[in-house]
Amino acid sequence: QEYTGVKMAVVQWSEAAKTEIESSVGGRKVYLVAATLRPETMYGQTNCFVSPSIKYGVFAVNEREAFLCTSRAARNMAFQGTFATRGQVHQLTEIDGAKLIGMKINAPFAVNPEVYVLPMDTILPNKGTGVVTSVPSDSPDDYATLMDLRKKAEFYKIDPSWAAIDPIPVISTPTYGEMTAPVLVKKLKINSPKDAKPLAEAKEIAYKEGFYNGTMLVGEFKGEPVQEAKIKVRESMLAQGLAVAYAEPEGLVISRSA
Ligand code: ZZB
Repeated sequence: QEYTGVKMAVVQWSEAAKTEIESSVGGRKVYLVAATLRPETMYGQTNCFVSPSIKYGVFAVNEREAFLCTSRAARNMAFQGTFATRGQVHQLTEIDGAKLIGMKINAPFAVNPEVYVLPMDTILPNKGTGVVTSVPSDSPDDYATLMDLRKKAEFYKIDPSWAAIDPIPVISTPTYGEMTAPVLVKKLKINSPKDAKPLAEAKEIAYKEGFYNGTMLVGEFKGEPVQEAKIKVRESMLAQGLAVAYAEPEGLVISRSA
């Protein structure tokens, strides 16, 4: 599985993260790295998700940069030429996902370039980087989670303003229009991010519809088919240093739908 690791630079730490992380990184610029299979949707990022129950690490890339992700992802990256010394992981510090909630980060290519970090309980610790960038227009999981957070802001201990950005139209499909994920969530009567089965089905449909029949509505490749734009957006992000290639070892890919 070849992911794009999107580099989301820290704009403003949460109070908790500031005291725990800032003093440990030696002045390095810190990025949350979100693993995505849909780089062409990055225009529509509205927030970023971490799991409140996962421990994350901060890992030195070189003297200037550090990545925040799971240690499992960092070990994989070490064998993919991401860090200064091949095979070597240099952990600077670690932090509970819960303490990252409410941070502000930069979302590359997004129509809203500054977004907040919010909690997502369904993040799998053994897949991707443990950091997920949220595109509620095209990801049913993201849409269901965002709506739940808005409904129960107090329960989730978030400031409602952190979840205030509405889904952005990014891709048009003949069957679902400009809001593929919200339409599917409604159609399949999904009420909560815990509706795992219909969410897996919605995800499958959204992937296929977007990939085979989608047309870009925004960005440099506006008007082009998703199938072509997908590769171009990825290449553009990599070339500008806004993302890194990230692959999961064969046979270890975990999918919620599997
Ligand atoms: C942005 C995005 C936009 C995504 C979209 C999907 C969609 P898969 O297919 O099961 O391998 N993801 C990444 N890591 C995790 C994790 N640890 N736990 C839970 N979800 C994770 O899933 C890959 C996608 O699941 C990734 O691509 C990421 O969300 C999320 F419009 O990034 B994606 C129809 C899906 N649309």
